[in-house]
Amino acid sequence: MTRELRIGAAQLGPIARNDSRADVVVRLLDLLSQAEAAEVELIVYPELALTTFFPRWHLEDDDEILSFYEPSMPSPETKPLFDAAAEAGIGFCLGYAELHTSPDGKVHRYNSQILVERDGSTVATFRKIHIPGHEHNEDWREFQHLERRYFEPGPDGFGVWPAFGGLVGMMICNDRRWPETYRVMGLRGVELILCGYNTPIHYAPDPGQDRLQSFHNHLVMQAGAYQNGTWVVGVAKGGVEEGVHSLAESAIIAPSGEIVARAETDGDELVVATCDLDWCRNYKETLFDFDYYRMPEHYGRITAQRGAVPPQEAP
Ligand code: ING
Repeated sequence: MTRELRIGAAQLGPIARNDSRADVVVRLLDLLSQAEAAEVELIVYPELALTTFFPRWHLEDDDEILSFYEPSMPSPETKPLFDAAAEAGIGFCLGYAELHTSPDGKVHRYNSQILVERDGSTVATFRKIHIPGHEHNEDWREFQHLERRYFEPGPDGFGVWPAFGGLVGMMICNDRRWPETYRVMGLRGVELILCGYNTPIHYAPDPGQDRLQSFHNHLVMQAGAYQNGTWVVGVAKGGVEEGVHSLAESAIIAPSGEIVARAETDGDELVVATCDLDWCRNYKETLFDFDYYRMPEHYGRITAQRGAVPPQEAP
């Protein structure tokens, strides 16, 4: 009996700055009902799926900044989603800005994803590790990318959890561009990685990359899937959001690295595939049999260093 899991990548189009959470939850519920009709068992929503991508602005007013975070999850506005999903027996992954008070009373701001099983139980909350962009307003830019002002890196690293009949991990947006993200989860045997993203097409530090955003998006997820023998589900908030063109191109990627399903629009769209989790073994037990082939004795630099250190002698 194969371990098949029917997955829906629930891509969102733009969310306006003044869209309420209730407005957004209506769209999430509509995608959930499409998922139910398609016999989907796990629906994956994008990064920061409840609000507009607010790091594009240098906000000054603390109350306005705080208005973009969720002090609890579920919250009154998202409870209808939790209830409808449990009622339908569909699990989900939802990206949101998290306000978290740790046991020592310190308030933390994370870019988070919650994973909920088909019975409504919470599997885990992942907090984004690689925080891109910059910390202070840079007025030379058409728009900001101030994630490093609004979020701190997650404290828990990359987890892998038994769920949906397999081993499931999570990453958020910029995490997908770093090979370490996949390999750390690969070393825990991950079979399915869920990833929401909000990716502006224009990359101010090097506009030459703009034309390559779609290629880079799929390149990194396809490589990560193949090199670790895992499924990867990448889900966009795309379209022109508050004047910023954002990449769509949501995709479901097999352990072979092949894209088996992809979005055709840059709006709200459910992309569905039946994912055979046993396909992972075709790679984990052959080409990428880590225990047989990896050479960690030669990989020391990867954890010993943060930045590159060139050799001292002349080139
Ligand atoms: N967004 C972007 C991402 O990594 C970015 C940041 C945009 C990086 C464009 C490179 C080019 O996809 C988030 N939210 O991490």
